[in-house]
Amino acid sequence: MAELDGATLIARSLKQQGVEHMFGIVGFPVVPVAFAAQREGINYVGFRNEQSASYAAGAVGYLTGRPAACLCVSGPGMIHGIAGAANAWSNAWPMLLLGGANDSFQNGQGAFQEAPQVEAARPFVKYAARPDRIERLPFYVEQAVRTSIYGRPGASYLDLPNDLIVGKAEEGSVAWRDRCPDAPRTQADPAAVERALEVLRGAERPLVIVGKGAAYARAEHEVRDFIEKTRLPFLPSPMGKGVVPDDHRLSVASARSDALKNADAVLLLGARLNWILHFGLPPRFRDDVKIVQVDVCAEEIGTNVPTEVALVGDAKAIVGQLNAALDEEPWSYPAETAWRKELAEAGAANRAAVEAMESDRSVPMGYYRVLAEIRDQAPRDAMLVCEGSNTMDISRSVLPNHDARERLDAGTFGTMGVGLGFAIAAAAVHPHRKVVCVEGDSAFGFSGMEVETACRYGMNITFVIVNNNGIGGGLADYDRSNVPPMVYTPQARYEKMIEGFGGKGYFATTPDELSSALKEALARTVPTIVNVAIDPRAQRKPQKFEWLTR
Ligand SMILES: Cc1ncc(C[n+]2csc(CCOP(=O)(O)OP(=O)(O)O)c2C)c(N)n1
Ligand SMILES: [Mg+2]
Repeated sequence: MAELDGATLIARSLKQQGVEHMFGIVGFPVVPVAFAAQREGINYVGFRNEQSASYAAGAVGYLTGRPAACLCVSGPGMIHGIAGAANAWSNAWPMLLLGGANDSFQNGQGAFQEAPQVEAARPFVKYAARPDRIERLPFYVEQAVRTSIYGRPGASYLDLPNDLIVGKAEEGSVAWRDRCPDAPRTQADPAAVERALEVLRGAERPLVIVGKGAAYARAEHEVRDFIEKTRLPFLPSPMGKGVVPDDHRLSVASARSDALKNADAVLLLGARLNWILHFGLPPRFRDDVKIVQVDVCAEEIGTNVPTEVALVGDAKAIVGQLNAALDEEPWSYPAETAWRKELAEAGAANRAAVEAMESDRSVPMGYYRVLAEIRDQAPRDAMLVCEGSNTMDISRSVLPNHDARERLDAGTFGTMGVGLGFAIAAAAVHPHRKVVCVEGDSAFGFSGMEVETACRYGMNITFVIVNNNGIGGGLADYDRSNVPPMVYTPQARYEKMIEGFGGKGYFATTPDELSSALKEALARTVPTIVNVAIDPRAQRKPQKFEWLTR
Protein backbone atom coordinates (compact mmCIF):
# COMPACT_ATOMS: atom_id res chain seq x y z
CA MET A 1 0.00 0.00 0.00
CA ALA A 2 1.13 3.54 -0.72
CA GLU A 3 2.67 5.73 1.94
CA LEU A 4 1.91 9.40 2.43
CA ASP A 5 4.14 11.90 4.19
CA GLY A 6 2.90 14.26 6.90
CA ALA A 7 3.24 17.34 4.67
CA THR A 8 0.92 15.79 2.08
CA LEU A 9 -1.54 14.77 4.76
CA ILE A 10 -1.61 18.31 6.14
CA ALA A 11 -2.10 19.89 2.72
CA ARG A 12 -4.70 17.37 1.57
CA SER A 13 -6.65 17.78 4.79
CA LEU A 14 -6.57 21.55 4.48
CA LYS A 15 -7.91 21.37 0.95
CA GLN A 16 -10.53 18.86 2.09
CA GLN A 17 -11.65 21.33 4.76
CA GLY A 18 -12.11 24.14 2.25
CA VAL A 19 -8.84 26.00 2.84
CA GLU A 20 -8.05 27.55 -0.54
CA HIS A 21 -5.25 29.98 0.33
CA MET A 22 -1.98 29.58 2.22
CA PHE A 23 0.25 32.55 2.99
CA GLY A 24 3.65 32.27 4.57
CA ILE A 25 7.41 32.09 4.46
CA VAL A 26 9.26 28.82 4.05
CA GLY A 27 12.26 27.50 5.95
CA PHE A 28 12.80 24.75 8.51
CA PRO A 29 10.68 22.63 8.76
CA VAL A 30 7.77 23.75 6.59
CA VAL A 31 9.21 23.73 3.05
CA PRO A 32 7.53 20.38 2.25
CA VAL A 33 4.17 21.71 3.53
CA ALA A 34 4.24 24.64 1.09
CA PHE A 35 5.14 22.38 -1.85
CA ALA A 36 2.46 19.89 -0.83
CA ALA A 37 -0.09 22.69 -0.62
CA GLN A 38 0.70 23.69 -4.19
CA ARG A 39 0.43 20.07 -5.33
CA GLU A 40 -2.97 19.76 -3.66
CA GLY A 41 -4.29 22.87 -5.43
CA ILE A 42 -4.04 25.39 -2.60
CA ASN A 43 -3.01 28.89 -3.69
CA TYR A 44 0.32 29.46 -1.95
CA VAL A 45 1.53 33.08 -1.69
CA GLY A 46 5.04 33.60 -0.36
CA PHE A 47 5.33 36.75 1.76
CA ARG A 48 8.26 38.78 3.07
CA ASN A 49 7.20 38.81 6.73
CA GLU A 50 4.93 36.39 8.58
CA GLN A 51 3.06 39.28 10.18
CA SER A 52 1.64 40.34 6.83
CA ALA A 53 0.98 36.75 5.86
CA SER A 54 -0.97 36.18 9.05
CA TYR A 55 -2.98 39.37 8.60
CA ALA A 56 -3.80 38.24 5.07
CA ALA A 57 -5.02 34.86 6.34
CA GLY A 58 -7.49 36.58 8.69
CA ALA A 59 -8.75 38.82 5.90
CA VAL A 60 -9.46 35.82 3.65
CA GLY A 61 -11.43 34.26 6.51
CA TYR A 62 -13.55 37.40 6.77
CA LEU A 63 -14.05 37.73 3.02
CA THR A 64 -14.90 34.08 2.30
CA GLY A 65 -16.16 32.54 5.56
CA ARG A 66 -13.53 29.78 5.29
CA PRO A 67 -10.13 30.24 6.97
CA ALA A 68 -6.87 30.65 5.09
CA ALA A 69 -3.67 29.22 6.53
CA CYS A 70 -0.59 31.15 7.55
CA LEU A 71 2.46 28.90 7.33
CA CYS A 72 5.39 29.82 9.55
CA VAL A 73 8.77 28.37 10.36
CA SER A 74 9.50 27.43 13.94
CA GLY A 75 10.43 29.97 16.62
CA PRO A 76 10.69 33.54 15.28
CA GLY A 77 8.48 32.88 12.25
CA MET A 78 5.69 31.47 14.38
CA ILE A 79 6.10 34.36 16.83
CA HIS A 80 5.59 36.83 13.96
CA GLY A 81 2.47 34.91 12.95
CA ILE A 82 0.90 35.50 16.35
CA ALA A 83 0.35 39.09 15.19
CA GLY A 84 -2.29 37.91 12.74
CA ALA A 85 -3.82 35.43 15.19
CA ALA A 86 -4.27 38.29 17.65
CA ASN A 87 -5.74 40.51 14.95
CA ALA A 88 -8.16 37.73 13.99
CA TRP A 89 -9.04 37.18 17.65
CA SER A 90 -9.88 40.86 18.08
CA ASN A 91 -11.87 41.09 14.83
CA ALA A 92 -13.55 37.68 15.30
CA TRP A 93 -12.27 36.37 11.96
CA PRO A 94 -11.37 32.74 11.25
CA MET A 95 -7.82 31.77 10.31
CA LEU A 96 -5.33 28.97 10.81
CA LEU A 97 -1.85 29.55 12.09
CA LEU A 98 0.45 26.67 11.20
CA GLY A 99 3.74 26.72 13.04
CA GLY A 100 6.56 24.39 12.12
CA ALA A 101 8.40 23.09 15.18
CA ASN A 102 11.61 21.26 16.03
CA ASP A 103 11.69 17.46 15.96
CA SER A 104 9.65 16.31 18.93
CA PHE A 105 12.47 13.99 20.05
CA GLN A 106 14.65 17.10 20.57
CA ASN A 107 12.18 18.86 22.87
CA GLY A 108 13.95 20.57 25.74
CA GLN A 109 17.39 20.09 24.22
CA GLY A 110 17.77 23.63 22.91
CA ALA A 111 16.80 22.59 19.39
CA PHE A 112 17.09 24.98 16.45
CA GLN A 113 14.34 27.61 16.84
CA GLU A 114 12.78 25.71 19.72
CA ALA A 115 10.11 27.75 21.52
CA PRO A 116 6.98 27.21 23.65
CA GLN A 117 4.77 27.76 20.60
CA VAL A 118 1.50 26.18 21.69
CA GLU A 119 1.64 28.21 24.91
CA ALA A 120 2.52 31.40 23.02
CA ALA A 121 -0.43 31.03 20.66
CA ARG A 122 -2.95 30.05 23.33
CA PRO A 123 -4.31 33.44 24.54
CA PHE A 124 -5.20 34.53 21.01
CA VAL A 125 -6.67 31.36 19.56
CA LYS A 126 -9.80 29.28 20.10
CA TYR A 127 -7.90 26.06 19.56
CA ALA A 128 -4.23 25.17 19.92
CA ALA A 129 -2.86 21.66 19.47
CA ARG A 130 0.22 19.68 18.61
CA PRO A 131 -0.93 16.63 16.63
CA ASP A 132 0.26 13.40 18.20
CA ARG A 133 0.42 11.05 15.20
CA ILE A 134 0.74 11.38 11.46
CA GLU A 135 -2.36 9.24 10.88
CA ARG A 136 -4.46 11.66 12.93
CA LEU A 137 -3.38 14.86 11.13
CA PRO A 138 -6.73 15.09 9.26
CA PHE A 139 -8.52 14.91 12.62
CA TYR A 140 -6.57 17.90 13.95
CA VAL A 141 -6.95 19.93 10.76
CA GLU A 142 -10.72 19.40 10.81
CA GLN A 143 -10.95 20.43 14.46
CA ALA A 144 -8.85 23.52 13.83
CA VAL A 145 -10.97 24.59 10.84
CA ARG A 146 -14.30 23.82 12.50
CA THR A 147 -13.41 25.62 15.72
CA SER A 148 -12.27 28.69 13.78
CA ILE A 149 -15.64 29.09 12.03
CA TYR A 150 -18.19 27.79 14.58
CA GLY A 151 -19.53 30.14 17.26
CA ARG A 152 -17.65 33.45 17.29
CA PRO A 153 -14.99 33.00 14.62
CA GLY A 154 -11.32 33.23 15.53
CA ALA A 155 -7.89 31.74 14.95
CA SER A 156 -6.77 28.14 15.44
CA TYR A 157 -3.19 27.04 15.92
CA LEU A 158 -1.52 23.79 14.87
CA ASP A 159 2.01 23.02 15.96
CA LEU A 160 3.79 20.85 13.41
CA PRO A 161 7.04 19.20 14.49
CA ASN A 162 9.51 18.27 11.78
CA ASP A 163 9.20 14.53 12.47
CA LEU A 164 5.47 14.75 11.81
CA ILE A 165 5.98 16.67 8.55
CA VAL A 166 8.59 14.34 7.07
CA GLY A 167 7.30 11.13 8.66
CA LYS A 168 5.20 8.69 6.66
CA ALA A 169 1.99 6.75 7.22
CA GLU A 170 0.31 3.92 5.35
CA GLU A 171 -2.52 5.41 3.32
CA GLY A 172 -4.98 2.86 4.73
CA SER A 173 -4.20 3.81 8.32
CA VAL A 174 -5.07 7.49 7.85
CA ALA A 175 -8.21 8.69 9.64
CA TRP A 176 -9.61 10.99 6.93
CA ARG A 177 -12.29 13.50 7.88
CA ASP A 178 -15.09 14.83 5.72
CA ARG A 179 -15.26 18.53 5.06
CA CYS A 180 -16.88 20.20 8.04
CA PRO A 181 -20.06 22.02 6.97
CA ASP A 182 -20.28 25.80 7.25
CA ALA A 183 -21.37 26.93 10.71
CA PRO A 184 -25.02 26.21 11.53
CA ARG A 185 -27.15 29.33 11.20
CA THR A 186 -28.76 29.35 14.61
CA GLN A 187 -31.97 31.33 15.10
CA ALA A 188 -32.99 33.42 18.10
CA ASP A 189 -35.76 32.63 20.56
CA PRO A 190 -39.03 33.61 18.77
CA ALA A 191 -40.22 35.41 21.92
CA ALA A 192 -37.10 37.58 21.79
CA VAL A 193 -37.80 38.39 18.14
CA GLU A 194 -41.28 39.68 19.10
CA ARG A 195 -39.86 41.60 22.03
CA ALA A 196 -37.14 43.19 19.84
CA LEU A 197 -39.74 44.54 17.44
CA GLU A 198 -41.82 45.79 20.36
CA VAL A 199 -38.86 47.82 21.65
CA LEU A 200 -38.22 49.29 18.19
CA ARG A 201 -41.91 50.08 17.66
CA GLY A 202 -42.04 51.83 21.04
CA ALA A 203 -38.93 53.93 20.44
CA GLU A 204 -39.10 57.60 19.54
CA ARG A 205 -35.50 57.75 18.42
CA PRO A 206 -34.54 54.32 17.09
CA LEU A 207 -31.24 53.51 15.42
CA VAL A 208 -29.80 50.42 13.73
CA ILE A 209 -26.04 49.85 13.87
CA VAL A 210 -24.68 47.40 11.30
CA GLY A 211 -21.39 45.77 12.23
CA LYS A 212 -18.89 43.60 10.43
CA GLY A 213 -20.51 40.59 12.12
CA ALA A 214 -23.47 41.12 9.78
CA ALA A 215 -21.04 41.32 6.86
CA TYR A 216 -19.28 38.14 7.95
CA ALA A 217 -22.66 36.37 8.26
CA ARG A 218 -23.45 37.44 4.68
CA ALA A 219 -26.65 39.00 5.97
CA GLU A 220 -26.71 41.88 3.46
CA HIS A 221 -29.84 40.70 1.67
CA GLU A 222 -31.78 40.34 4.95
CA VAL A 223 -30.45 43.57 6.47
CA ARG A 224 -31.36 45.59 3.37
CA ASP A 225 -34.80 44.05 3.41
CA PHE A 226 -35.18 44.88 7.10
CA ILE A 227 -34.13 48.51 6.59
CA GLU A 228 -36.54 48.85 3.65
CA LYS A 229 -39.39 47.30 5.62
CA THR A 230 -38.89 49.28 8.82
CA ARG A 231 -37.44 52.48 7.32
CA LEU A 232 -35.26 52.74 10.39
CA PRO A 233 -32.27 55.08 10.34
CA PHE A 234 -29.04 53.11 10.32
CA LEU A 235 -25.31 53.61 10.44
CA PRO A 236 -22.50 51.14 9.82
CA SER A 237 -19.40 50.32 11.82
CA PRO A 238 -16.19 50.88 9.82
CA MET A 239 -16.26 47.41 8.27
CA GLY A 240 -20.04 47.07 8.44
CA LYS A 241 -20.03 49.66 5.62
CA GLY A 242 -21.63 48.34 2.45
CA VAL A 243 -23.89 45.73 4.06
CA VAL A 244 -26.44 48.41 3.23
CA PRO A 245 -24.95 50.72 0.58
CA ASP A 246 -23.49 53.91 2.04
CA ASP A 247 -25.57 56.05 -0.32
CA HIS A 248 -28.84 54.57 0.96
CA ARG A 249 -31.37 57.28 1.82
CA LEU A 250 -31.82 55.94 5.36
CA SER A 251 -28.12 56.08 6.23
CA VAL A 252 -27.39 58.58 9.00
CA ALA A 253 -23.64 57.94 8.94
CA SER A 254 -22.98 61.64 8.35
CA ALA A 255 -24.77 62.40 11.63
CA ARG A 256 -23.01 59.62 13.54
CA SER A 257 -22.26 61.46 16.79
CA ASP A 258 -25.77 62.89 17.05
CA ALA A 259 -27.38 59.57 16.19
CA LEU A 260 -25.41 57.69 18.85
CA LYS A 261 -25.88 60.36 21.47
CA ASN A 262 -29.63 60.75 21.19
CA ALA A 263 -30.97 57.34 20.19
CA ASP A 264 -33.36 55.87 22.76
CA ALA A 265 -33.23 52.34 21.27
CA VAL A 266 -30.36 50.80 19.35
CA LEU A 267 -30.49 47.57 17.37
CA LEU A 268 -26.97 46.15 17.14
CA LEU A 269 -26.53 43.83 14.18
CA GLY A 270 -23.21 42.07 14.68
CA ALA A 271 -21.57 45.13 16.20
CA ARG A 272 -20.02 45.23 19.66
CA LEU A 273 -20.25 48.02 22.21
CA ASN A 274 -16.46 48.29 22.46
CA TRP A 275 -14.22 51.32 21.98
CA ILE A 276 -15.34 51.77 18.37
CA LEU A 277 -18.87 52.46 19.64
CA HIS A 278 -17.62 54.31 22.71
CA PHE A 279 -18.75 51.40 24.93
CA GLY A 280 -22.40 52.41 24.52
CA LEU A 281 -21.95 54.72 27.50
CA PRO A 282 -22.50 58.41 28.30
CA PRO A 283 -21.54 60.98 27.17
CA ARG A 284 -21.59 59.35 23.73
CA PHE A 285 -24.89 57.49 24.37
CA ARG A 286 -27.94 58.20 26.51
CA ASP A 287 -27.75 56.50 29.87
CA ASP A 288 -31.26 55.07 29.36
CA VAL A 289 -30.65 53.73 25.83
CA LYS A 290 -32.31 50.37 25.22
CA ILE A 291 -30.00 47.90 23.51
CA VAL A 292 -31.41 45.17 21.29
CA GLN A 293 -28.43 42.99 20.55
CA VAL A 294 -27.90 40.46 17.76
CA ASP A 295 -24.66 38.58 18.31
CA VAL A 296 -23.38 35.10 17.52
CA CYS A 297 -21.56 35.03 20.85
CA ALA A 298 -23.72 34.67 23.96
CA GLU A 299 -20.91 35.98 26.17
CA GLU A 300 -20.99 39.29 24.28
CA ILE A 301 -24.55 39.99 25.43
CA GLY A 302 -24.63 42.74 28.03
CA THR A 303 -21.02 43.88 27.61
CA ASN A 304 -20.77 47.44 28.96
CA VAL A 305 -24.52 48.10 28.82
CA PRO A 306 -27.27 45.76 30.08
CA THR A 307 -29.13 44.34 27.11
CA GLU A 308 -32.89 44.95 26.77
CA VAL A 309 -33.40 42.10 24.30
CA ALA A 310 -30.80 39.47 23.43
CA LEU A 311 -30.96 37.74 20.05
CA VAL A 312 -28.20 35.17 20.15
CA GLY A 313 -27.29 33.47 16.91
CA ASP A 314 -26.50 34.02 13.27
CA ALA A 315 -27.18 37.54 11.99
CA LYS A 316 -28.53 36.35 8.63
CA ALA A 317 -30.92 33.89 10.27
CA ILE A 318 -32.09 36.33 12.94
CA VAL A 319 -32.67 39.30 10.65
CA GLY A 320 -34.59 36.82 8.50
CA GLN A 321 -36.73 36.06 11.55
CA LEU A 322 -37.32 39.77 12.13
CA ASN A 323 -38.33 40.15 8.48
CA ALA A 324 -40.73 37.21 8.70
CA ALA A 325 -42.36 38.74 11.79
CA LEU A 326 -42.67 42.05 9.92
CA ASP A 327 -44.33 40.26 7.01
CA GLU A 328 -46.92 38.95 9.49
CA GLU A 329 -47.39 42.31 11.10
CA PRO A 330 -45.93 45.11 8.99
CA TRP A 331 -44.56 48.17 10.70
CA SER A 332 -42.35 51.02 9.70
CA TYR A 333 -40.94 53.98 11.55
CA PRO A 334 -42.95 57.08 10.54
CA ALA A 335 -41.67 59.14 7.62
CA GLU A 336 -41.79 62.44 9.47
CA THR A 337 -40.53 62.62 12.99
CA ALA A 338 -38.48 65.10 15.00
CA TRP A 339 -35.71 62.47 15.14
CA ARG A 340 -35.48 62.13 11.37
CA LYS A 341 -35.41 65.92 11.02
CA GLU A 342 -32.69 66.30 13.63
CA LEU A 343 -30.53 63.66 12.00
CA ALA A 344 -31.07 65.12 8.54
CA GLU A 345 -30.01 68.57 9.75
CA ALA A 346 -26.92 67.31 11.56
CA GLY A 347 -25.99 65.23 8.51
CA ALA A 348 -26.40 68.15 6.12
CA ALA A 349 -24.22 70.42 8.27
CA ASN A 350 -21.46 67.81 8.45
CA ARG A 351 -21.62 67.12 4.72
CA ALA A 352 -21.39 70.82 3.88
CA ALA A 353 -18.21 71.18 5.98
CA VAL A 354 -16.68 68.13 4.33
CA GLU A 355 -17.66 69.14 0.80
CA ALA A 356 -15.84 72.45 1.19
CA MET A 357 -12.66 70.60 2.14
CA GLU A 358 -13.08 68.05 -0.65
CA SER A 359 -13.20 70.72 -3.31
CA ASP A 360 -10.34 72.77 -1.83
CA ARG A 361 -7.63 72.65 -4.53
CA SER A 362 -4.92 74.48 -2.65
CA VAL A 363 -1.37 73.15 -2.47
CA PRO A 364 -0.20 71.43 -0.33
CA MET A 365 -3.33 69.31 -0.35
CA GLY A 366 -5.29 68.09 2.64
CA TYR A 367 -6.76 64.63 3.19
CA TYR A 368 -10.21 65.41 1.84
CA ARG A 369 -9.08 66.42 -1.66
CA VAL A 370 -6.95 63.29 -1.97
CA LEU A 371 -9.66 60.93 -0.76
CA ALA A 372 -12.36 62.62 -2.86
CA GLU A 373 -10.19 62.09 -5.94
CA ILE A 374 -9.84 58.40 -5.08
CA ARG A 375 -13.60 58.20 -4.57
CA ASP A 376 -14.28 59.80 -7.94
CA GLN A 377 -11.86 57.57 -9.84
CA ALA A 378 -11.95 54.15 -8.15
CA PRO A 379 -14.06 51.53 -9.91
CA ARG A 380 -17.41 50.96 -8.23
CA ASP A 381 -16.60 47.36 -7.38
CA ALA A 382 -13.08 48.08 -6.10
CA MET A 383 -11.98 46.35 -2.92
CA LEU A 384 -10.94 49.08 -0.50
CA VAL A 385 -8.23 48.72 2.10
CA CYS A 386 -7.68 51.75 4.33
CA GLU A 387 -5.09 52.15 7.02
CA GLY A 388 -3.51 54.95 9.03
CA SER A 389 -4.78 57.31 11.64
CA ASN A 390 -6.26 60.38 9.96
CA THR A 391 -6.01 58.68 6.57
CA MET A 392 -8.20 55.81 7.72
CA ASP A 393 -10.60 57.84 9.84
CA ILE A 394 -11.34 60.30 7.05
CA SER A 395 -11.53 57.56 4.42
CA ARG A 396 -14.43 56.08 6.32
CA SER A 397 -16.65 59.03 5.53
CA VAL A 398 -15.26 60.03 2.12
CA LEU A 399 -14.87 56.63 0.44
CA PRO A 400 -18.26 54.93 -0.03
CA ASN A 401 -18.89 51.21 0.00
CA HIS A 402 -21.60 49.82 -2.22
CA ASP A 403 -21.54 46.21 -1.13
CA ALA A 404 -20.69 44.06 1.88
CA ARG A 405 -17.12 42.93 2.64
CA GLU A 406 -15.54 45.49 0.33
CA ARG A 407 -13.68 47.42 3.03
CA LEU A 408 -10.80 46.19 5.18
CA ASP A 409 -9.12 48.41 7.74
CA ALA A 410 -7.18 48.43 11.02
CA GLY A 411 -10.30 47.02 12.68
CA THR A 412 -11.10 46.32 16.29
CA PHE A 413 -7.42 45.84 17.18
CA GLY A 414 -6.41 49.17 15.57
CA THR A 415 -3.46 47.38 13.99
CA MET A 416 -1.10 49.38 11.80
CA GLY A 417 0.69 47.22 9.25
CA VAL A 418 -2.28 45.16 8.12
CA GLY A 419 -2.86 47.06 4.89
CA LEU A 420 -0.52 45.34 2.46
CA GLY A 421 -1.40 41.85 3.67
CA PHE A 422 -5.09 42.74 3.42
CA ALA A 423 -4.63 44.08 -0.10
CA ILE A 424 -2.88 40.88 -1.14
CA ALA A 425 -5.65 38.82 0.49
CA ALA A 426 -8.30 40.84 -1.35
CA ALA A 427 -6.45 40.33 -4.65
CA ALA A 428 -6.16 36.59 -3.95
CA VAL A 429 -9.89 36.28 -3.26
CA HIS A 430 -11.02 38.65 -6.04
CA PRO A 431 -8.35 38.39 -8.75
CA HIS A 432 -10.51 40.13 -11.34
CA ARG A 433 -11.23 43.21 -9.30
CA LYS A 434 -9.12 46.28 -8.62
CA VAL A 435 -7.82 46.60 -5.08
CA VAL A 436 -7.31 50.17 -3.91
CA CYS A 437 -5.14 50.26 -0.81
CA VAL A 438 -5.08 53.67 0.86
CA GLU A 439 -2.23 53.94 3.32
CA GLY A 440 -0.93 56.56 5.71
CA ASP A 441 2.83 56.85 5.24
CA SER A 442 3.45 55.36 8.67
CA ALA A 443 0.97 52.54 8.10
CA PHE A 444 2.62 51.74 4.77
CA GLY A 445 6.05 51.51 6.37
CA PHE A 446 5.11 48.63 8.64
CA SER A 447 4.94 46.20 5.75
CA GLY A 448 6.03 48.17 2.70
CA MET A 449 8.25 45.34 1.50
CA GLU A 450 5.13 43.37 0.60
CA VAL A 451 4.89 45.47 -2.57
CA GLU A 452 7.46 42.96 -3.87
CA THR A 453 4.95 40.19 -3.10
CA ALA A 454 2.21 42.06 -4.96
CA CYS A 455 4.55 42.58 -7.93
CA ARG A 456 5.79 38.97 -7.95
CA TYR A 457 2.24 37.69 -8.33
CA GLY A 458 1.21 40.51 -10.68
CA MET A 459 -1.66 41.55 -8.44
CA ASN A 460 -4.07 44.25 -9.54
CA ILE A 461 -3.44 46.59 -6.61
CA THR A 462 -3.06 50.36 -6.55
CA PHE A 463 -1.45 51.57 -3.34
CA VAL A 464 -2.11 55.22 -2.55
CA ILE A 465 0.15 56.62 0.14
CA VAL A 466 -1.24 59.70 1.82
CA ASN A 467 2.09 61.11 2.85
CA ASN A 468 2.18 63.72 5.59
CA ASN A 469 5.74 62.85 6.68
CA GLY A 470 4.78 61.00 9.81
CA ILE A 471 2.45 59.47 12.36
CA GLY A 472 -0.62 61.67 12.28
CA GLY A 473 1.55 64.38 10.73
CA GLY A 474 5.26 65.19 10.54
CA LEU A 475 7.33 68.20 9.59
CA ALA A 476 8.27 69.83 6.31
CA ASP A 477 11.87 69.67 7.52
CA TYR A 478 13.61 68.60 10.68
CA ASP A 479 16.82 68.78 12.63
CA ARG A 480 18.59 65.41 12.50
CA SER A 481 19.98 65.89 15.99
CA ASN A 482 16.47 66.19 17.41
CA VAL A 483 13.92 64.14 15.49
CA PRO A 484 10.46 64.29 17.09
CA PRO A 485 8.95 60.82 17.71
CA MET A 486 6.18 61.10 15.12
CA VAL A 487 8.38 62.39 12.29
CA TYR A 488 9.44 60.38 9.23
CA THR A 489 11.58 61.51 6.30
CA PRO A 490 9.85 64.50 4.69
CA GLN A 491 8.46 63.75 1.23
CA ALA A 492 9.93 60.23 1.26
CA ARG A 493 9.71 58.78 -2.25
CA TYR A 494 8.04 55.52 -1.41
CA GLU A 495 6.84 55.10 -4.99
CA LYS A 496 10.38 54.48 -6.18
CA MET A 497 10.64 51.18 -4.36
CA ILE A 498 7.94 49.50 -6.42
CA GLU A 499 9.82 50.21 -9.64
CA GLY A 500 12.60 47.91 -8.46
CA PHE A 501 10.15 45.03 -8.63
CA GLY A 502 8.51 45.80 -11.97
CA GLY A 503 5.61 47.91 -10.70
CA LYS A 504 4.98 51.54 -11.53
CA GLY A 505 5.30 54.49 -9.17
CA TYR A 506 3.84 58.00 -9.27
CA PHE A 507 4.50 61.04 -7.12
CA ALA A 508 1.93 63.81 -6.79
CA THR A 509 1.96 67.11 -4.96
CA THR A 510 -0.92 68.99 -6.65
CA PRO A 511 -4.57 68.10 -7.38
CA ASP A 512 -3.82 67.92 -11.12
CA GLU A 513 -0.82 65.64 -10.66
CA LEU A 514 -2.86 63.46 -8.36
CA SER A 515 -5.71 63.27 -10.81
CA SER A 516 -3.58 62.17 -13.75
CA ALA A 517 -1.38 59.84 -11.68
CA LEU A 518 -4.41 58.09 -10.27
CA LYS A 519 -5.99 57.78 -13.69
CA GLU A 520 -2.89 56.07 -15.07
CA ALA A 521 -2.33 53.92 -12.01
CA LEU A 522 -5.89 52.64 -11.87
CA ALA A 523 -5.81 51.80 -15.57
CA ARG A 524 -2.83 49.48 -15.10
CA THR A 525 -3.22 45.91 -13.97
CA VAL A 526 0.29 45.66 -12.52
CA PRO A 527 0.82 46.96 -8.98
CA THR A 528 1.21 50.70 -8.71
CA ILE A 529 2.02 53.19 -5.97
CA VAL A 530 0.70 56.73 -6.03
CA ASN A 531 2.64 58.61 -3.38
CA VAL A 532 0.79 61.82 -2.56
CA ALA A 533 2.59 64.51 -0.60
CA ILE A 534 0.06 66.37 1.51
CA ASP A 535 0.33 69.16 4.04
CA PRO A 536 2.15 67.69 7.08
CA ARG A 537 -0.20 69.74 9.25
CA ALA A 538 -3.39 68.62 7.53
CA GLN A 539 -6.01 67.33 9.97
CA ARG A 540 -9.51 66.01 9.89
CA LYS A 541 -12.63 68.04 10.44
CA PRO A 542 -12.81 69.15 14.09
CA GLN A 543 -14.66 66.46 16.03
CA LYS A 544 -17.37 67.05 18.58
CA PHE A 545 -15.71 64.63 20.98
CA GLU A 546 -12.06 65.02 20.03
CA TRP A 547 -10.85 64.24 23.55
CA LEU A 548 -12.54 60.87 23.46
CA THR A 549 -11.75 59.59 20.01
CA ARG A 550 -8.55 57.70 20.86
C1 LIG B 1 1.09 47.84 15.35
C2 LIG B 1 0.85 49.26 15.72
N1 LIG B 1 1.89 50.05 16.07
C3 LIG B 1 1.68 51.36 16.39
C4 LIG B 1 0.42 51.89 16.38
C5 LIG B 1 0.19 53.34 16.77
N2 LIG B 1 -0.31 54.10 15.63
C6 LIG B 1 -1.60 54.44 15.52
S1 LIG B 1 -1.92 55.20 14.08
C7 LIG B 1 -0.31 55.13 13.60
C8 LIG B 1 0.16 55.65 12.28
C9 LIG B 1 -0.59 56.84 11.81
O1 LIG B 1 0.15 57.50 10.81
P1 LIG B 1 -0.14 57.31 9.29
O2 LIG B 1 -0.33 55.90 8.96
O3 LIG B 1 0.94 58.01 8.55
O4 LIG B 1 -1.54 58.04 9.10
P2 LIG B 1 -1.84 59.60 9.24
O5 LIG B 1 -2.65 59.80 10.48
O6 LIG B 1 -0.52 60.31 9.33
O7 LIG B 1 -2.61 59.97 8.04
C10 LIG B 1 0.46 54.50 14.56
C11 LIG B 1 1.93 54.26 14.43
C12 LIG B 1 -0.65 51.01 16.04
N3 LIG B 1 -1.93 51.41 16.01
N4 LIG B 1 -0.40 49.72 15.68
MG1 LIG C 1 1.13 59.97 8.12
